[in-house]
Amino acid sequence: DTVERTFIAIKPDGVQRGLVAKIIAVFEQRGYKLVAIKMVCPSREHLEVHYDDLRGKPFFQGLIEFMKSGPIVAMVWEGLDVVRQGRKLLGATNPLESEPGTIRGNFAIDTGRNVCHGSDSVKSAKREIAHWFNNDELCDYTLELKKSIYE
Ligand code: YYY
Ligand code: MG
Repeated sequence: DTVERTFIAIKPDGVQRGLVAKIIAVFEQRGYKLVAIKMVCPSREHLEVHYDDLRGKPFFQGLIEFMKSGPIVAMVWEGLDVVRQGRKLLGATNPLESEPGTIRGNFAIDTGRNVCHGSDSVKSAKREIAHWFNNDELCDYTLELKKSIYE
C-alpha cells in the first residue's frame, strides 16, 4: 500500500537543536513522499488529545509542558509501510535503547528529549493526521521519483 500515511513531528527540542532539516532528510532520502508540513505552537488541549492514551501516566504533565515549550514541525509522510518504517527510522522511545543510525540513536539521550514523534499504528496515524491537519493541507501530487523507488 504505497499510499499509507504517518504523522511525524519534530518536537521543540529537535527544532531548538537545529535538527529539522536532518530529520526531514531521513524520510526524504528513504524515498517517502512529503504530503504536509507546518510549524505550529499547539494549545495544551490539542496536545492532551494528541497524547490521550498517556493521560494518567506519571510523565504526562511534564510531557505536555515540554511539548508546549516551543514550536513543533508537524508532517505527514506517505509510502509503503511508512508507519512501521517511520518508527524504525525514529528508533526506540528511550534513546539509550535506540540503535545507532536511528534519529533518536544519533541525536538524543533522554526519553523526555527524544526529538521526534511518529505514529505507532495505521489507526493512530489516521487519528493523528486528522487531529493536526485539515484535509486541504494534505497535498495531492505525484512523486515523479516513484518509478526509481518502487519496482
Ligand atoms: O511513541 P513514542 O514517542 O515512542 O513513546 P510513547 O510511549 O507514546 O510516549 C510518548 C512520549 O512520552 C515519548 O516520546 C517521551 C515521553 N515519555 C516519557 O517522558 N517518559 C516515559 N517513561 C515514556 C514516555
Ligand atoms: Mg507514542
